Amino acid sequence: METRTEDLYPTRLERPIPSFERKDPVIHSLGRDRTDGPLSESQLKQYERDGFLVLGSFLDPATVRKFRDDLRAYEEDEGILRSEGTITEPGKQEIRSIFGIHELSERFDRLTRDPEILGMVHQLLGSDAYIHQSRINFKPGFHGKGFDWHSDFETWHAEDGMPRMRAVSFSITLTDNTPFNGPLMLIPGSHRQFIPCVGRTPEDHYRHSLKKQELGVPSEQDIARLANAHGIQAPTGPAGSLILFECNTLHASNANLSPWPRSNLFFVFNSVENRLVQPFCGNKPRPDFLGNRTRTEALRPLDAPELRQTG
Ligand code: 6CS
Ligand code: FE
Repeated sequence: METRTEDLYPTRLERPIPSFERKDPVIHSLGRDRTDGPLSESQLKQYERDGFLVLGSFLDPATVRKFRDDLRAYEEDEGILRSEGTITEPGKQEIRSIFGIHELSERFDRLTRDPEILGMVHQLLGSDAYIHQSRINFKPGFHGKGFDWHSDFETWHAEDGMPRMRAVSFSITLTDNTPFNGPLMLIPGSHRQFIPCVGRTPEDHYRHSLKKQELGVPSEQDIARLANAHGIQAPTGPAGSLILFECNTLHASNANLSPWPRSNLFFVFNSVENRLVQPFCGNKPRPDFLGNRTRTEALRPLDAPELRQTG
């Protein structure tokens, strides 16, 4: 019988309880030299303070084009359209997200082993890591709906059994992100508090939440309090930028009313010291494409010559 892991972040309760200070460090350097890696001390400080960091021009335009060609092919691919990890926009046939993308595409899989990316992951998590979840969010022009305010960790803890805050999302923009196409919005500093959410989780909640999330969202008062204290930022910029954000940073995005799609690629890296246990909400685990429990061995960086070799 599996021993129960203590629930340090209670959520999905019948009644509200106050938010509290996170119980985990933001950067898990664990006595090592934290500047040993691609991120400088000033970048680490920024990530620690804000809960996110933006690196412009991370992928060059030719590489971005290759990834974008792949996206176009996926939109026509019967296998992908039928796959359980492909989520359409509410009431429409247009693709909202494709989960498990690194399992479907070798190019995306190789990117998860990019030495520079893994170097940053190791620096932030203080250990080896594996992919907890990967996805592309499409947000088509005119019809792309938004994402409500949430902390990813809150869902991963409650619905996937992620014990601690020791995971990081890498989001690479595959289209330009402008004020008009529903860019990612983040509340800097929000990662330092955990906000327990109200409401029990129904079984198979993900079938609804991935189209529109209504449970696992903080109260409007909590969001207003943090946004009033710290403001909201929406990093915009050309395709190929990298946004790193800590698993507990509150984020959201608006609908895309512009004619131009906004497609982002997400990889979530979790520490091998933080593998999933039974979901803390008490339900059965979600499928692997949302919370990977199968391929959790440490990712090894590709040799330098392979770096972003997208041929
Ligand atoms: O449920 C999840 O795991 C996903 N849902 C949202 C809105 N963000 C993170 C994650 O991809
Ligand atoms: Fe999210």
